[in-house]
Amino acid sequence: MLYNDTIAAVSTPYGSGGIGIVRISGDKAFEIAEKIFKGKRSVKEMKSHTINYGKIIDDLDGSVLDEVLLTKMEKPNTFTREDVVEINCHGGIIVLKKVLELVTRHGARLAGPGEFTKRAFLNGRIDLAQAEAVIDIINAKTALSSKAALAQLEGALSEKIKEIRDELVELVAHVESTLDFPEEDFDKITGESLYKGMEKAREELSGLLSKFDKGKVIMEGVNAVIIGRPNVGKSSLLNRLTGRNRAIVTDIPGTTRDTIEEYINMGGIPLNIIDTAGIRETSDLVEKIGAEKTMKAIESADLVIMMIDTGEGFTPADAAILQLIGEKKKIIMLNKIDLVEKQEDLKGANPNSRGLNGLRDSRLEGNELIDNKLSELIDGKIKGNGELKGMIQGAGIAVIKSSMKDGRGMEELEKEISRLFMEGEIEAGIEGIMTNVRHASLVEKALNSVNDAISAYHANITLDCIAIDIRNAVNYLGEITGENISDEILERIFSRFCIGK
Ligand SMILES: Nc1nc2c(ncn2[C@@H]2O[C@H](COP(=O)(O)OP(=O)(O)OP(=O)(O)O)[C@@H](O)[C@H]2O)c(=O)[nH]1
Ligand SMILES: [Mg+2]
Repeated sequence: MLYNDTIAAVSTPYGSGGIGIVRISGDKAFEIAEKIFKGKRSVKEMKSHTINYGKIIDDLDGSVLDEVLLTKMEKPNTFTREDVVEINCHGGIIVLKKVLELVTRHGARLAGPGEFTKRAFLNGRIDLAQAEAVIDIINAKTALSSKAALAQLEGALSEKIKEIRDELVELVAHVESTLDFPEEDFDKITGESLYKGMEKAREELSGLLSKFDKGKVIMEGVNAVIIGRPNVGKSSLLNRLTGRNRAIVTDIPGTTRDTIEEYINMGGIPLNIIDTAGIRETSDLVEKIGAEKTMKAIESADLVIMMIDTGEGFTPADAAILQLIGEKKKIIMLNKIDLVEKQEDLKGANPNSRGLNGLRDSRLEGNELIDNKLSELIDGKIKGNGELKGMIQGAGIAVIKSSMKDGRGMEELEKEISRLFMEGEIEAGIEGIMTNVRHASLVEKALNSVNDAISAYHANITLDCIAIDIRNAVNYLGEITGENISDEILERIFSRFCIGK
């Protein structure tokens, strides 16, 4: 592996901005900077970790490329543990390109994706899990995901993994030292401590794995889709969630014809939300294609929010749609409850209204009545609506009364999503939580190996076999922090980075 040359890249995003930074790392960083920078002090005279004003001069024609602030950082107290220079230019693309060209002309090589971070890893400043956290910080969608990634960068997960790994290494050493002696010398006490050690590792590893679901939600978010019959208020919900008029809303059923995707931050959970075309029997080609897209969206969703027009009750068409969701996590929203209340005010003044069956002749007053009637709808006591209760009974599915007109139900929706995906504890235990699929699959492999070792122990299988299983677990855990890892996997991990990081 060649990493003793000097690399350079533009470390800020391409495009115009207030400033843009060209970063140089490696043995020649100061020498290159010396040749292109003219300030009050030369780069050589500058103290480490100070910033100096000056000009970048193209030595070919003596032209001034930019006025800059140059930072000099001597190894080893730098991100890469190499000598680093950062040139803060005025952020135009042309200027940055020219400065970078000049730097490479004087001996630096263009850095590959993530190469600065890779050097930080290879030079032992951070371990692999920490390097991966750098990508996660860059890609973090919410304050919470960035907090989790930062904890990982600071080593919270690595420490935990190292701790478990060290314990397992000790167990292997212990078993292997016993191997040199006859089997009968492996006394009861040694056996018990081996068993206890394996059990402890099993507990710790499954503890880590059990929290991975939450970590994944924090990092990658939840794919949610809103479905229902035409005109029930799906697009109105999308608009409320995004806080703007993202989707067209009209009282014409079939307004939304295509799926509309938006991204929001719902109380710390990144929510990717899709509004869909209303589902109904149709011969219209566009609507048919829309319905197919809706089906696809349901298939790839983690959460389905189904909306029902409360005024119209739970119709056979709703039942058919509910069935489409299958086993997915779901929330049912009984929407347009404001209309039901209005009907109640009118006490049946509008005989043509297709109101909630049985509401109009009720003799009860006020909200309590509406609440009762709505829970009757949920409970299936109202004629023709028994099916809803039957279909969701015992499944613990939340039914939320909502009005997109006044925003009722939005808070409950947020709470229910948090309950479904984070068990309501958004902030708790972020530190040391696993958020990365690669880490989770390695922890799972390590856990399987420990389980194999425990089964082998119970089955009185020879100690050398148990030692092999434990050693496997040790190796899997080592791959997380990068203790034993192939170049190929390293390449794959760092190729996910952007250039300049
Ligand atoms: N009173 C009342 N009207 C609502 C409510 N939610 C939606 N509406 C109205 O119902 C109509 C349909 O709303 P949309 O959000 O377009 O419904 P949709 O489910 O997206 O409809 P399609 O795109 O046709 O499938 C519009 O006139 C909305 O203003 C509600 O809670 N109360
Ligand atoms: Mg719509």
